Amino acid sequence: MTRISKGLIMIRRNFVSDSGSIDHKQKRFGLWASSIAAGAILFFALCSSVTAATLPAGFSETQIAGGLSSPTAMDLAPDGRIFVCLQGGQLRVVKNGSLLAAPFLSLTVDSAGERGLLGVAFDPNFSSNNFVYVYYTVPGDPAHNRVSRFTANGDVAVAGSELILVDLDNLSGAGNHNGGAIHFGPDGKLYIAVGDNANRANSQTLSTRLGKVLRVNADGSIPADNPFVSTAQGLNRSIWALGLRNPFTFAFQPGTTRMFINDVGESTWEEINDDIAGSNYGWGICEGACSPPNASFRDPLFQYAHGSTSTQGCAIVGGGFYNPTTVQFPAAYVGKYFFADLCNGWVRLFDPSNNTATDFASGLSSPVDLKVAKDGSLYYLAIGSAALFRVQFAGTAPGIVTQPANQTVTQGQPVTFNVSANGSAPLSFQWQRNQANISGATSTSYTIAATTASNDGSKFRCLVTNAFGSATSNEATLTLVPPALATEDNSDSAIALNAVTLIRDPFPLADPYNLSSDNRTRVMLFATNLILASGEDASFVSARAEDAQMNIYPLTVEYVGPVPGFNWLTEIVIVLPGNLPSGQSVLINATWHTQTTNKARIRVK
Ligand SMILES: [Ca+2]
Repeated sequence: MTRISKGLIMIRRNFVSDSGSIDHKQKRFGLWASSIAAGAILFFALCSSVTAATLPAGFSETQIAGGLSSPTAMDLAPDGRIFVCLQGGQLRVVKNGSLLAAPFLSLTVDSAGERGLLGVAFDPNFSSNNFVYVYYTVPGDPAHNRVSRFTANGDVAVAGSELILVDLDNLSGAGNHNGGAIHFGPDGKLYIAVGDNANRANSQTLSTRLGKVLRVNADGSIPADNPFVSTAQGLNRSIWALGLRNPFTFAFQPGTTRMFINDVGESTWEEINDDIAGSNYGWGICEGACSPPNASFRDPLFQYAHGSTSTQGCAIVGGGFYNPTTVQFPAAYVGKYFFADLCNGWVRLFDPSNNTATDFASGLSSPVDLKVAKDGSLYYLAIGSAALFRVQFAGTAPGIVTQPANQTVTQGQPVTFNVSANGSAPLSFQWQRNQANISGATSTSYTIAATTASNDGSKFRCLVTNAFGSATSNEATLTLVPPALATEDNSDSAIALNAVTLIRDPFPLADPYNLSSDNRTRVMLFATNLILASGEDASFVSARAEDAQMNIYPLTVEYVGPVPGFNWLTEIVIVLPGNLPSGQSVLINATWHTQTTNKARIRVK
């Protein structure tokens, strides 16, 4: 970056933004001049502050070409070349990532104020006809803007190939508000954005093409279906839309007929307008949305205020729909509209589905134009650094950082598996059980609120994906701890009490102290890892006894519940049936869901 280019920043800041006040312009430029004069250290500090843009995670930028003195606009050729307009009249070619030394074209232009070479477009059939269109200010007294067609021969224009298509209205002495963007629409017509020449009255009259968007055939003739073809006179029949101040940039959405016009405001609002044939966008009656509303004017789809915050600015420059042939950015960008602000050096993203905008990039050095390439890259032209940049999305596939861990819990209790991953945002998560997706399990953790027997031994893993790939975590096994009947140390003798007398076994089958109506003995056993889930009671637990001859006796389970004060311990009350053999030990076990306890011995008198 050079001292000269720094001065041009301020010239350029006035280029599309100022209100035409010469005093204002001189004051601003004078500030820069005094800063530069104040010393090289200050100047260096200023320069070093305008390098790389700040981009969202996963995005990076590359300077494709530098030394572009006072660039104003660019267009991307179907073959991948990028043609860059320099205000002074050169149309330069960036080819295979480098700026060609020879200009495609060197026009003699009036580059005072905001005049000069201001727009370039390729013919829809460029690949076969080699036609390149430019918008520039023809010197003279008075000067005027012009759209001409040139024929390419490789990287240079064929000498003498200029075909003048449109000579616009003569300009006043005001050098600002020339517009200059030109693009072909999907209808094959050439659309031309023309500023109001710093005279707001021009914008509202059909007697001049200043302050308008024009629509002409590729040969410059006027289409018979233009909206004012029967109400405007002569060349003014090329008017397509009116009420514009300085439509420095506009863009068509690939694959649709939609077009957005960026209109640079005076001192309050910057606008994104929805292009509709015959519309009047309000300038010089309204700036931004008309207040009170005026049915004669089409308000902008979106406007942002002048100011110094990250969502404010002073001049909207550059527009590009993210509808490339190859989508490179995350899917959420598709169909959105990039736009930039010259003064505050940001790029934001407008969402046509809800007319809101979000941040994208900041720290650009005075952007003047941006374009979305077929390969899905975003190019921007920065007058502050006199350079062309390409923004790409080069994200990384996910990687698992923290694997889910094996878990062992008591059946009925909750369990949670966690995973963490890196990689370019946004990451999405899908948990699987035994390699089958679990519906709705799409966060970094997966919780089973109450484990059931069917969960025992299940393997859980998480599939993490982003735009660049996927990663699958290790499988973590869920083990449910089976319930166990409490026994004496180092034995299979149950810790069991007569449920009525609370005496230890052996129990008489017909206990004289048993006051129950069925005159049967109840036995109280104790279990661990048998915590009834909500809504469960003794009917969910079964028990049986086995005698020395291995005869099986189903037992009635009367009560199951936590031991007060020892909630991890469960009390199970069972009824000893009358046919249970006495005078020997029997082995008892309990089953809850599909899980069966150990066999614990009790002795019956
Ligand atoms: Ca407007």
